[in-house]
Amino acid sequence: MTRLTEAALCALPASVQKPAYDRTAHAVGIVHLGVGAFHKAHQAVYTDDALAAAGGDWRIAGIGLRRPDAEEALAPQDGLYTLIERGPEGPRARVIGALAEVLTAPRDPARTRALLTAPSTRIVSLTVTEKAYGLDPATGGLDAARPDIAADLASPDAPTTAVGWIVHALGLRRTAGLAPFTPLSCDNLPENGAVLGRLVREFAARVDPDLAAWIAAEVPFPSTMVDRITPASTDETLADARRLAGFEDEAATETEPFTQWVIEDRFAAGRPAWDAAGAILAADVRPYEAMKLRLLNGAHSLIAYSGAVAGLAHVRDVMGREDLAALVAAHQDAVARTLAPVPGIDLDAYQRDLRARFANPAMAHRTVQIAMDGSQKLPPRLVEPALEALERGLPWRTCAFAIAAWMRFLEGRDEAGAELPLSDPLAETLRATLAAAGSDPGDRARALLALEAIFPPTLSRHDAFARTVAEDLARIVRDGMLPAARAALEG
Ligand code: CS2
Repeated sequence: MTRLTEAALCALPASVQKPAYDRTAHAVGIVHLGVGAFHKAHQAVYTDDALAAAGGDWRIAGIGLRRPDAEEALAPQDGLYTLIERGPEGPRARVIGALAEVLTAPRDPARTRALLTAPSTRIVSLTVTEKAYGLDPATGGLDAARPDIAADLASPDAPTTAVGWIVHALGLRRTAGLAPFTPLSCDNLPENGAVLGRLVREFAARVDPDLAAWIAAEVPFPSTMVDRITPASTDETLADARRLAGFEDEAATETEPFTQWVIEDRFAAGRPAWDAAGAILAADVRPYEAMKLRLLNGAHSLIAYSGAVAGLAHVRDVMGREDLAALVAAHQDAVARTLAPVPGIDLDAYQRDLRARFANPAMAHRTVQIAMDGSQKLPPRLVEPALEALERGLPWRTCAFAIAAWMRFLEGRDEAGAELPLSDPLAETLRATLAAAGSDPGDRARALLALEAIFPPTLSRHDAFARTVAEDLARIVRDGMLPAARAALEG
């Protein structure tokens, strides 16, 4: 079968939506770092729609910071790929044209530098996952001792990290008398723009204080709330792309029909008409971010750990178990009480819609995919709402249970004895902590809770909270995940 390329566009069946603009007529205006499935299902689609609605030189050059897989799949396809939307009427295919070029920074640092310093580059967006920022959870600032960040600080002209590249490129632009671009974080971190701004300024201050001052004065860091559930592609994704669009596509991506993007409207040199594509431009995205991180991602983590341990492969399987689904709803109800009102959003309806999205029978979203990187995900999703709930006298029981479920997941085997993979930047620390803690579940829970990179002392030293986590872990180990979930619902 022929590979999907520019030449194939005119041969796509009428049922497949294709770029409604002349790709060659729009130059690159955005450099995106981290061309993973999420970017392809979210920002690239908004940009595709914005180009069709309002034009502009806003196509995207995608850069992989580590692995070459995106380049290898997309470069032979002229940046084109099939997006499969899994809705109730069966899968729908669409071909996205927003990516103009895809490369890998370690393979082609010169081209990476050229793109980041081109006057036409006005936005540098990122989906690099929580762990790639170089954030020190204890201070909220830059972890300068982390090996990748330390290496970039020692050779700032040959960076490998996202923050290192942004500082390097902004420095070259300043020296050349060019205007800055706007860095745009699209990762699931609270106040992701403010966090990125702080990391970039702290990094710059260590290599060139004048540059740090220029960045502080000239470079906005808008925050964004991003949302679209995007499972990792499988053979089935690729097979659906072949069947529906008629071409071989190694970059095919699958996603749900729902999509949401709330963007703080502060850009140094303009932006695509993302609002024409359905994005919400807001003065303050914090209420939206907290809502999404706590109600969607927090519930997702609860689902992932309880499900993976109970041997449930997909999110939809967890939602099919009455007790676990009830626990998810109870968790959402509880954490919703920590939230400020969100403009234009009915929080009850939002929670119901989320549970329907989780239950989508067409989506095979693996629990072990969401379970990855727990040390990075727990703080904004479960620790912060728990702390707030404790402070304000609101319910926190389900947060404790979700944390205990994560601890049980760390044991590395599900309840039928199958291996559970641990993929986490703190994996070594987690394993060492457990090895030193002995075999009693209560001791193991207390040892993990004492890890300050994940749990602030205000939480780990809160007697009732720590005791509940320890008891829940003991109960999960003794009675099993489902009985323990039922007990948590009752208590
Ligand atoms: C998930 C998210 O893998 C995870 O941690 O919770 O990727 C989630 O699917 C997205 O944030 C949805 O917008």
